[in-house]
Amino acid sequence: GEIDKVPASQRGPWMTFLKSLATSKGDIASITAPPFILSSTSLTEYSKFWAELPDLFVAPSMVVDPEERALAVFRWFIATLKGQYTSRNEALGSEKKPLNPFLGEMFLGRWETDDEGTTMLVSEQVSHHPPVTAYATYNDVYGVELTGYNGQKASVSTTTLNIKQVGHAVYKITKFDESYYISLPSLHIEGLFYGAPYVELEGSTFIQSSSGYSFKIDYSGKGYFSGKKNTYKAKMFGPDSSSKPLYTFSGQWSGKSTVKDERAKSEKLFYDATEHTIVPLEIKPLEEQSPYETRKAWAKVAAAVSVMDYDTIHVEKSKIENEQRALRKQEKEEGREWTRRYFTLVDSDEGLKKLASGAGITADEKVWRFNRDDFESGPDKC
Ligand code: HCR
Repeated sequence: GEIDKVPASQRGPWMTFLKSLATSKGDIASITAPPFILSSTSLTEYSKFWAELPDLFVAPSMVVDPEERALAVFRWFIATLKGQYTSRNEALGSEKKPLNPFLGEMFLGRWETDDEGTTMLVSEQVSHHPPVTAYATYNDVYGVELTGYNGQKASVSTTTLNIKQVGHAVYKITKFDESYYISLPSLHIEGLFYGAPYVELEGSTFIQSSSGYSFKIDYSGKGYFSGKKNTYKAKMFGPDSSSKPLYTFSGQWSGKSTVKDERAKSEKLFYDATEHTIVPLEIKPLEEQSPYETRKAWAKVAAAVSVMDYDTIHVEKSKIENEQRALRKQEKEEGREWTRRYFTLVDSDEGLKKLASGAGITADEKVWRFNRDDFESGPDKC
């Protein structure tokens, strides 16, 4: 049958879930989903997808020519998409409903690699409703840093769930005093009806470098530009802001894509995702984690999810939710707000506004700034 991805005993609940989704106005977090579609991973963990290929993450810092450097940044960006948007599918057979992070939840870790040394990850839930995750990932050996934050706005149209990402990322290379403003793609969830949801990207995103180089990337799925899923086309423009691209790119972000030099009229392989293996993030053992760390905080829920024990999932989730409600109530009574640990909401500075406007985007009024010194000198450094 058509919905045989759904375990027989959960077909009723799945149809109920789809109906609530259709009338939910997109507030997915508040709808109870059947156990088979629940993930034991919290959204705070998704910040790791930016640097699971540490070699490509640091590579731009070694490129002296600004045009070649911008190309290296773009290659790393394209390389991150596979992890960001297809890894759950590959590991679990479909997209799952991630755990909805609580305010103050943190996901911390590091990559240790022979060639790149240490790359750090600090991810913190800075807002619960609406959900917003802020993150920083950096490597001091090469002097590169990525900071950013994400929220999602969901809307439903009959059988598809549409997600617009709110937020952006900024990639910095210290040595060249160069920054890249990166906007985030919109996406939709297909396959919902069959109980096997998966992500497809759509629309366009931009990357604008302080060096003047910029990229426009257009995404599409099966049957739009080609018969293939996860397709993109992109153009790279020079600092002279001419409307003629220097390079054009096309192919699959989860597979192979090519680059064409528009001046030399030559084409070659740009990136092949199948040739790169991710480096797993190292995180502290549970016993050493603070109660605010993702894996520690959600341990009991995650264990229950893995055996699809719905009652325990419910009991353990409620404990977290009630504790959070009590905290919010207390803060309200005391007339204060929860203090975010490593990020502060600040007005976006002129530099950022300028970069964003180069990408044709009005920079967000406020942005989450990473307080690196607090993290480096604080108790959570791992
Ligand atoms: C849409 C999504 C939650 C948000 C996830 C984001 C946008 C989060 C930021 C990361 O940097 C990138 C990212 C990747 C994910 O693809 C995206 C998730 C995919 C599914 C999940 C939905 C909320 C899941 C709904 C599934 C239900 C309806 C069964």
